[in-house]
Amino acid sequence: MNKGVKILLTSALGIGLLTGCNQQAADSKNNKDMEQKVLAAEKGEVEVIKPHQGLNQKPIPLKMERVGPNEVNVEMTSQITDIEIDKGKMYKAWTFNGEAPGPLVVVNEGDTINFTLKNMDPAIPHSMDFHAVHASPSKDFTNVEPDETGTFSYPANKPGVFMYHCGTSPVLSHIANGMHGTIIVKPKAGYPTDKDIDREFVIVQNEWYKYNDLEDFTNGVPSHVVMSTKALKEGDQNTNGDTFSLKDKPLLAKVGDKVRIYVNNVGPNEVSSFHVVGTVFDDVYMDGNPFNHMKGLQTVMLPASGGAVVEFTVTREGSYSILTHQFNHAQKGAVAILKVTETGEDDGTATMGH
Ligand SMILES: [Cu+2]
Repeated sequence: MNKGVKILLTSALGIGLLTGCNQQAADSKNNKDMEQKVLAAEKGEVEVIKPHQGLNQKPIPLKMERVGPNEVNVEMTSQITDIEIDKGKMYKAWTFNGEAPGPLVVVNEGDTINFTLKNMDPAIPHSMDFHAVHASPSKDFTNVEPDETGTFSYPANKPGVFMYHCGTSPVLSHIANGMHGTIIVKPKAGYPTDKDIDREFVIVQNEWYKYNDLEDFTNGVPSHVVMSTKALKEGDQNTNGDTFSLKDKPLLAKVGDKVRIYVNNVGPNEVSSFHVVGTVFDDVYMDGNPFNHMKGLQTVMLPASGGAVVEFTVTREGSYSILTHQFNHAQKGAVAILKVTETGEDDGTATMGH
């Protein structure tokens, strides 16, 4: 197949020579384009679809407004934004709000969510499927066409840590290209361990594959498996799913802290064996529901889309790796560092991870 493309390139060059001087500039550009395509084809890369070429929409902050004791308005965008998934490797992601995973949404148990999706993608419809709500999929999770806006309303009656994602067909392409994220529904009565918690973070795990390649999404293995953190409050770190951010700038805690992590595996395809090196989980709430309370776990199994609240104590100074214990995935990037110091501030010492 590569040979075929090369022959095509050679004949394009030939035609260029025959059509005269004023054609030469255009031909040379065409040849360059062709050469790029050959390189891309040889590397097995799939092209960016035409309306997305050169498009890099600036991230737009999530809009959220409480309009009643049990009612919130949430407005999100679907948009095309470049994400650096590995150092120097950009991915023209299909995103919510220009982040992949998308921005963290936090509501209270019993809230009705009035959700608006502004589709800024000029070419492809998108949609929203919140795992946290009761809705009619065929009415409430429907497509919003390019440059249009859709509004939907549904209740979030179960507490927990849930995935959200675009549900437009082929769903796998939309999720694997970056349209996933986490919604936390805070339990009405809280968690029984709330008073013990000193710090809390959000960690999301996702995979990346060959660019927009449904064949690779379906039958391949991920090129990168990554962790990100999402801000729970202003000033918190907020990162995309990449191999480096949470190693270069670790999460921080203080010796003796009880740390809570809201964790969610948004896949699309792999499970996560969520583990923190150097500690044992004191308390775990599977899917983030206070009723699913477990104690003393070493590793928490998160199916694709699955969430949990995990709590643990850090008793000694050092760098704790937060990872999936499926080490082929950790090797591909899915490690974040929690740095524990006497003061809870970064002391500037080098971190040691897996
Ligand atoms: Cu989509």
